[in-house]
Amino acid sequence: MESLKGKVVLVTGASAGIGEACVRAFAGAGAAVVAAARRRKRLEALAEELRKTGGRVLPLFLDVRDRACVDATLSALSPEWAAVDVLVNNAGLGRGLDKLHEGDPAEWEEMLDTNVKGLLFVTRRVLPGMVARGRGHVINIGSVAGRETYPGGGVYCASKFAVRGLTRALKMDLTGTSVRVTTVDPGMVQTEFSKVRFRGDEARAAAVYKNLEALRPEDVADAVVWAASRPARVDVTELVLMPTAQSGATLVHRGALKGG
Ligand code: NDP
Ligand code: 8X3
Repeated sequence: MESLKGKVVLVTGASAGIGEACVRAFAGAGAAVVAAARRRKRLEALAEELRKTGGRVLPLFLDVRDRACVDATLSALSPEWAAVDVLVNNAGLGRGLDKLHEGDPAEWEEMLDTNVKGLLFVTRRVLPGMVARGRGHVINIGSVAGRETYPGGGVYCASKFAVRGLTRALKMDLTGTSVRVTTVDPGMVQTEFSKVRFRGDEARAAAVYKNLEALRPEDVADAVVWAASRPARVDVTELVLMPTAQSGATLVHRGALKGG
């Protein structure tokens, strides 16, 4: 295992769910973490909490969809934070579960702008430094939805298929450098994802996870930290994590598991 102590890690979508768990896990492993998202108060509270236990966390307020904001915010980082060793492209969301022919194009734009273009904007800004320094690791949070489709998931799935394609292409572009590329593709994780997808409809969001034990955000963070802490010669290119109760994008078991 390679130590993460003193490494600089940038996590997008750090104010909730998987991103927040990644911030906690990397800070706990001794990394200096840039925690980026839009919700200022949450990021400040997280940074403050982790500082109390010796964590080094810098809150960074940015909307990954806004290329000018991404460029300005990241280029304003002080030298101690700017040399990012590990970039976790996690910011993302789903909106609705409508059939494509009934879907809302504004929601499609929000998903594609965040999950695909946002990931590209941040990566474009951070990656040249990694290549120039001869070290770095880009970890994208994909999804089972980037490997299989499900009804009503068309544009969300397309965005995650894009993440998988971009991860593979990036790995090729970086051949001959020491920069590593990973996609971590989880199945269902209990976060605010469904609440966001259903625009605050708590009952509909709760139904998604009813009678099954979903992954927890810290399970995904564990996998991310594991990939980031392999020896420099090892590039974990793909990791797929499913709840034990889930066997595919459309196959979950609700209720007790046999022998569980
Ligand atoms: P959450 O809704 O809990 O967290 C999403 C995070 O993304 C928040 O911190 C939010 O912060 C941030 N975010 C959203 N839009 C933007 C934006 N425009 N700019 C910056 N940050 C943004 O969801 P999850 O933790 O579940 O999702 C994290 C990632 O994991 C996503 O890419 C998702 O697609 C993926 N995923 C989730 C699964 C699940 O079942 N939950 C399964 C597989 C993959 P803020 O609103 O403060 O900006
Ligand atoms: C997000 C979770 O279940 O919509 O990737 O694929 S799901």
